[in-house]
Amino acid sequence: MGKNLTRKIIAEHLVSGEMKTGSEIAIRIDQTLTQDATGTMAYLQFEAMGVPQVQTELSVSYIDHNTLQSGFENADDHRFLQSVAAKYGIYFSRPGNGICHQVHLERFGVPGKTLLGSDSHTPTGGGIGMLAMGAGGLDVAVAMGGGPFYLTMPKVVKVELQGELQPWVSAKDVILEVLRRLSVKGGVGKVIEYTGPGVKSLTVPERATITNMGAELGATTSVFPSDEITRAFLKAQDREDQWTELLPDADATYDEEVIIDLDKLEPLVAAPHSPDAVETVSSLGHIKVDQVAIGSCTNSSYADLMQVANILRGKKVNDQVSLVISPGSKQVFEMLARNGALGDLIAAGARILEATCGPCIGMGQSPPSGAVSVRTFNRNFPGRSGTADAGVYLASPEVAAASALTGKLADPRTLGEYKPVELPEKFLIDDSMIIAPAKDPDAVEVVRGPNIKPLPVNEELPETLTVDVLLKVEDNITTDHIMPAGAKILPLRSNIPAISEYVFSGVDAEFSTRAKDSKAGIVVGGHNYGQGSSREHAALAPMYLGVKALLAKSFARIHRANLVNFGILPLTFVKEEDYEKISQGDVLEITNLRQQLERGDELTVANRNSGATFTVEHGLTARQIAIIKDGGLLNHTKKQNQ
Ligand code: MIC
Ligand code: SF4
Repeated sequence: MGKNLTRKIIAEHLVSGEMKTGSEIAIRIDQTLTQDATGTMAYLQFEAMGVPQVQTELSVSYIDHNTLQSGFENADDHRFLQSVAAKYGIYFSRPGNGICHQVHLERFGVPGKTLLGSDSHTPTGGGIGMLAMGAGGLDVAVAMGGGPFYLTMPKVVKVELQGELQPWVSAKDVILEVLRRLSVKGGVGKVIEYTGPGVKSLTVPERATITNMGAELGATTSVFPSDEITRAFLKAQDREDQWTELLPDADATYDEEVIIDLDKLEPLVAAPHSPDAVETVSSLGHIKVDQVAIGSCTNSSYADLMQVANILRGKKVNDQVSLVISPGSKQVFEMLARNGALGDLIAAGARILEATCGPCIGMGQSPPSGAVSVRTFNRNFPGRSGTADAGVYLASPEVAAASALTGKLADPRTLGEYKPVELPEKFLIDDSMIIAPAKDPDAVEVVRGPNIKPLPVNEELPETLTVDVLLKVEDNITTDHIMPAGAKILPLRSNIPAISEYVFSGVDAEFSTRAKDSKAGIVVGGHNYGQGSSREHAALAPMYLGVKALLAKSFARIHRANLVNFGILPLTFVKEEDYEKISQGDVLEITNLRQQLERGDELTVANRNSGATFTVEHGLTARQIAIIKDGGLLNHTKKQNQ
């Protein structure tokens, strides 16, 4: 039986387990990446493991999220990260060099390798044929220490691309179409593998737009083959020697199949407030637009921004629209500056930002109250822009640029003749913003400013768990609900006591006080709890506040793994209707917990307020049970090493 690409890469890296869908496997990690917002924790955890140098082939630490320096906090974090990188054998990408996923694709990604990143959009690397996955910082720290990464053997979904994209229709529309069909839960436990004749019409950055936003499906990752197009991209990056061909077998089998006819796609948007609320631009009519933001790890490649410059050249941005542009990397930025496109963007009235995440993570450029913002980004969860009542539409750079000109949500097909962007044979290569690790690591002293606070640790799991229901929430709660980001909160990422004050702050302002007042708490959720980012702060900060367990109808993959890593028990209802038997303020109790966990999958929960009992499932492997019992992975690893 022929193998698909996903199974080939996994087989090459398999350390333990059986490649049977749904069972736990462990794979070797070749490369890791971190960004500053998750990196400080990841490196504090790495330090706590006591490994002298990273054991991976390549590890890179990027600064791209928290680059606003309106106080000492972010700058302190940057300095800490730079010194840690120098000491432990990690490359350091300086602030200004670009967004981690974009830079990694340009300068480091290698087909066929595994990449683990402490950011949920790490699957961007799938565009160059990597098996690239997002995880919590602790999992990345373990991988840097040479440990394998544990995951559930995924199903592999074949997405067959037929035909070719029509003028003004772009890679963003492909992934929006996949989201429309599969939804934000549709990728859970799956790898999305792209095949078919349409693949060869997509460049590596276009493929990367698709694999990047595959994160919004909840997928383990997404992957494209490595072919002649990949080779040409690597050649233009002066890295042709790192190319290998990587294709699925001709008779490869898959668990599911989706067919997309590129010829038939038209410009799409994801309407507020979910990446799967997808509609055609033409069906939405002319919605008034107040802000347009172009950039992010989804759509800020050279071709993306050149197309925007071509659309805006010689024209002016509508006087009711604020247009902000953040290039994906220094490479892209400098190329636009040198070829004149930057001048065209400035002349049209665009506000040019640094090459960072910026508005995508609410670091500046929040839209006005009640505004409509059209963004080329990947997430439009409520409040993520920094403005609670803004409505964010996710769209391609073409739709965004057309809307900036007209002041209304606009179909780029009305712009007239379409000219594809010509890619240069060689990109501008200058790695001077990437600092290699120190030659003499012993001489490097790690710099810890006052914003770097020690890691909190959990306690061992008790025999009887008595917990207050601190909060009951609905389906699709995102990590942005649990642990918001934005300019005020992000600088506290290396300071858990301070950041924990903001847990669920947008949902229930009393949450952190209530949690601290209770000895032990539980949060009750609906389906897909914890969707969105990899931020382990959404587990670590609740843990710090005394949350011992989470009971939901279902979980998002990375968040569930983060809960386990910090010793929070993730439970699901056996009968979904039992969700109704719980109210906020109830007290739930599980007796003989440690024993019950060993005995099987089901646990009995008593509601002390109503007297009702019901069963829940944990679905944990023996390895995960041991971690939970010890109060998290760090405690567990320390105990094992004793
Ligand atoms: C995001 O897009 O939400 C982030 C910020 O990049 C996160 C990581 C984080 O919270 O630091 C992600 O996607 O994992
Ligand atoms: Fe940065 Fe936004 Fe990409 Fe997250 S999704 S890595 S915040 S650009």
